[in-house]
Amino acid sequence: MTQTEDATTQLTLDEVRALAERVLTHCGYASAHVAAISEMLYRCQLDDCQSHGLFRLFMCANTMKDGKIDAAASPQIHSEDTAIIRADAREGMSLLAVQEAMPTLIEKARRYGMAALAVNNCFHFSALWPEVEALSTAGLAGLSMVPSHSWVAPAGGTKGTLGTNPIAFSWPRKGQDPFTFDFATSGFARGEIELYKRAGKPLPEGVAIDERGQPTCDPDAALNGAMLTFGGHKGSALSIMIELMAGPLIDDLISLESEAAAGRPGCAPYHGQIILAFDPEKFSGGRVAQNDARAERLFADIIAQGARLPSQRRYAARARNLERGYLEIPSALYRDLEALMESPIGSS
Ligand code: NDP
Ligand code: PYC
Repeated sequence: MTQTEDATTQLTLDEVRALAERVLTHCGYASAHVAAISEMLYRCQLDDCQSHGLFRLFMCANTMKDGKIDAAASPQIHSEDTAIIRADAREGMSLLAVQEAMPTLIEKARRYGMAALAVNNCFHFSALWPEVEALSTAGLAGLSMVPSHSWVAPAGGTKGTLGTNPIAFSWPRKGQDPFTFDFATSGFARGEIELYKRAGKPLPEGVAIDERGQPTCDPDAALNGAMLTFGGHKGSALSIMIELMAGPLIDDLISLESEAAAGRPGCAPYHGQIILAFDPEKFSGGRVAQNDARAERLFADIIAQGARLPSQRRYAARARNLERGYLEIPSALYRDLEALMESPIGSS
């Protein structure tokens, strides 16, 4: 660990993982959950996804403080003779349940052409791209969605009803990083607003309204008021679809129900998650090579205009961080995480 003059702290890649493991163990998470959560945080930090990297350890700690989470939950995977797999996280964090169900999702998508994983009864705090990229790494297209807490006003509304509801998609590309996007359907993710608050920076316009329903650029007022969807009524409709697909469709909660079920406001949201997998081999009638060429033509046309594909920043960050063997986080974040371990949390 090295402190630099510009208020950042350099951590080797091993130190990043070890820091996550230490904090989670201190919080009282069982070892299988520590491993699954640390892997997610490490991968986000490696790709410079600051809002869902080490910063999320605060949410993991807050969730333990409340005590509603089962930090040692053993997920139950139910896979009958259909294309639907159910992973009951049993009031644990989602990641272990998804990790344990992923091989069956891949196998079923190859068998049936498409398959769905419904994760139920989970606390959820994480980025979605690593999970859809597990599918594209297996040669499948993947799509995932989750609700969260009801922080976001619907288009034309004045108070939080919807979650920040991320959606992620990944498409496999031969010999290249996949085409992946992963974003909140709110203009900003909640975590991004929290990072603006920590940095003492005003928000851009159009991200949030205050408690009186007036536009605000103040992160505190935004956190106490309501966030706005991206793209007006279009993002709002997409967000409602996510509520339905990852809630009532799979017999789980909507964002309006999440906070009460999770415990305190600072806890990770509590709800379900849906992950869909599609096999290009089956959908294209075996004409994968021709259709890969078609997809590549599309990507090439986009890049030729000087535009970038989503995730290119992330892949570049990963390559840079792997090559130099260290990465940088704000020193304040490092100090606050160390401070977190100075007092007891949860059952540790
Ligand atoms: P961003 O706005 O940072 O990025 C959204 C996507 O757009 C990324 O795939 C990004 O690629 C891409 N992108 C950004 N700029 C461009 C550009 N100029 N041209 C093309 N593509 C671009 O995401 P959010 O802040 O909305 O979300 C961040 C994370 O938060 C996500 O991983 C999401 O899953 C997570 N999240 C989780 C929630 C939960 O409840 N669990 C709730 C809300 C968010 P790149 O990364 O390469 O820049
Ligand atoms: O950044 O909106 C967010 C978020 C919610 C839950 C986890 N991250």
